[in-house]
Amino acid sequence: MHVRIPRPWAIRESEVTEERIYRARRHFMKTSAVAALGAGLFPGLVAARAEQQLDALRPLEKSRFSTDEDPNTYEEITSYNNFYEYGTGKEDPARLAPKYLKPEPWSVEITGEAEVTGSFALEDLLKPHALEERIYRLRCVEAWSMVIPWVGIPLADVIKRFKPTSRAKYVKLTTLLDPEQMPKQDSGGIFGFLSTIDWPYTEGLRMDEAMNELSLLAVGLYGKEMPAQNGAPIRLVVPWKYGFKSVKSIVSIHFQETQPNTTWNDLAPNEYGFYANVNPEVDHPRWSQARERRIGELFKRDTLMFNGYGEQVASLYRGMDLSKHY
Ligand SMILES: Nc1nc2c(c(=O)[nH]1)N[C@H]1C(S)=C(S)[C@@H](COP(=O)(O)O)O[C@H]1N2
Ligand SMILES: [Mo]
Repeated sequence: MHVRIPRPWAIRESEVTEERIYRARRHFMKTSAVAALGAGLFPGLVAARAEQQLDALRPLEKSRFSTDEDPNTYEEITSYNNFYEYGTGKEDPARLAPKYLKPEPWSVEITGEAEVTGSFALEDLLKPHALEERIYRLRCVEAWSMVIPWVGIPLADVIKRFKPTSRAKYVKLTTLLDPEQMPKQDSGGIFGFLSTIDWPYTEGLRMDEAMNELSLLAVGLYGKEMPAQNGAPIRLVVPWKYGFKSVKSIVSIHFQETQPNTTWNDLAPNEYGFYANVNPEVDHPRWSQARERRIGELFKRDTLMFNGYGEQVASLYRGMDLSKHY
């Protein structure tokens, strides 16, 4: 079964129109288009039409977690990417991921310290949950940023279903390992940088971080299915952390007692920590993190502590020395 995100603007001429409408409406009405894209995940056109009508009639409630800032364009979000399984160039993922990645069928393995474990078809994983729109800032550790209108479900809601045991202190999330679908996993070149990565790409969160209301499992953006280059069909979004924590194309969610190994921390532990909270006061050893370039803008802007999400997450780190736990 194909994972279809109900499309609020299903009847339209082109994606360009859709985006223009989306952005224009956001701009003039300053409202989130979709607070919840419907209770059922695959209601198809009927719900999409109802949603479209609702949307045309009145401003729907805005997610309290969404930023008011104008989102980046669909083009920007889907053409300037980091997804090293397709190369290190920013344009590589857009060029190669749609060709190689087969996001359906897709399943996610739930393993480790939880009462409910097993392999779940993506549609079964998503079925009980309502999709939400969350317009989040994304701050890459490389000092650029975007604003992205994700569609997804709170990670906490998914985790609760699997009833992690008291020993589950961390959750590890892992990207697909399949060089046929992710060519740079084995053709990075014997001497190239990519060959130093121990694939698959893995990331991890402390359990309380994973359960935080901001942590999102995203299955789409701009009201559409997740583009391959953005981590189809399902990826993590943790907006108060540097972008590399937001692992793409997830096939495994594992609960464990000890802090998991993570790709960038393994590669360069002095440059990329496990926590990787956005912090303008803790510089990367090779560059400042005080400012950032919003893609599409000319001038740099100040980077915000926790990427501006301190109200939701600062309490997670009370008492921790964030210059040590970077
Ligand atoms: N599997 C995987 N996930 C990944 C990456 C990657 O190379 N491989 N790059 C990360 C980095 S560094 C960033 S900034 C974000 C970029 O997400 P976007 O391309 O959707 O903007 O994805 C993160 N997730
Ligand atoms: Mo990044």
